[in-house]
Amino acid sequence: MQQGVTLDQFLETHMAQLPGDQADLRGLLADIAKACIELSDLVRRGELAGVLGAAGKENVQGEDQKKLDIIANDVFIEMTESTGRVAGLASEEMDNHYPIPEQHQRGKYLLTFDPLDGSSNIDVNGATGTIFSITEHSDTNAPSDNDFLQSGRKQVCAGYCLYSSASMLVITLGSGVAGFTLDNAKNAFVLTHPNMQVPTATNEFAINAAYSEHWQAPVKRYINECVAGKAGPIGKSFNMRWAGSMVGDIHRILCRGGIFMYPLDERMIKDGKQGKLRLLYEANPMGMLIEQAGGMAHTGLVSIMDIEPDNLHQRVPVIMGSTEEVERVVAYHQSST
Ligand code: P6P
Repeated sequence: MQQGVTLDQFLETHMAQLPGDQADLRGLLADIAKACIELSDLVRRGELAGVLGAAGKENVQGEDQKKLDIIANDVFIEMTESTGRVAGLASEEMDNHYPIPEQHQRGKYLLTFDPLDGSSNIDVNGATGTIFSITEHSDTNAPSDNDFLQSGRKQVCAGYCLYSSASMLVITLGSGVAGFTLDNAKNAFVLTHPNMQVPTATNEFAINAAYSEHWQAPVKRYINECVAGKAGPIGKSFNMRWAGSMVGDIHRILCRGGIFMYPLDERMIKDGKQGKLRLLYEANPMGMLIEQAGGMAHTGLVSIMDIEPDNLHQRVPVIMGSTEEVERVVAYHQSST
């Protein structure tokens, strides 16, 4: 589809080709886009909007919440709870799922989201983003937390909005990945990246190297081989990038390739954790986007989207991006078990 069409025009054409009644899903995506436009404006105005700084409390992860984490969560709730399109909401910022208030009609979609990913960047004007995942709730009864525990393969839609030099909405409905840039003059997202593809080869890795002492052998082996450059076993020089926001790193990888790694390490094992990043609202939606763009999304031992979740805030190791490099890291994990 030609560049320049708006998100609404794109969805009208693209979703007409999908089976079944897509009206509610199309409407939900429009609601999400409106929420992202509102957040983009707040992020862009920063201190002038009075939204920077700490909120003075922790989220369910035990992480200090920023004011904008809470504001972003509320924007998504307000934009969706009364539309009759969602059956419930779940987010990084809420211990349990958010039931749709009785006065509103429930819809058939479950929206799971990280309202402001990388929020530690917000006070230093770094890249942040919103990540979202949509699954179905076919039961007419109100959902429980357990109804959100669906594998990544059950997602009907996944996407993110990157708040950076431009604000970009990137989505998949299971047939490719499309990127839209926010045209502030039109106050609308416009199609600018109609068919995003992850190059299968790359020479760029993303990992927080400060934790290298805690990495397990397969990760140490891989990163050592990358930094060994042309003289090393991989035989090429590598560059490193780490945005401190998964949305920023994954967007770069969708644009020019790369491998993103937040692996399991000895620290986490000692703390009884299975990783840092969350399965339902970070790894699964990003995994769907990366796979739909021709890349690979893995934990080192299993494909991320095959995991059957056991709790809303489950953490998993994440290795995703250009297939050639992800396959190499997976091979190192499997040869070390
Ligand atoms: P670290 C942000 O808090 C996040 O969940 C991801 O967006 C990001 O990739 C990662 O954590 C950054 O983690 O340990 O480098 O601060």
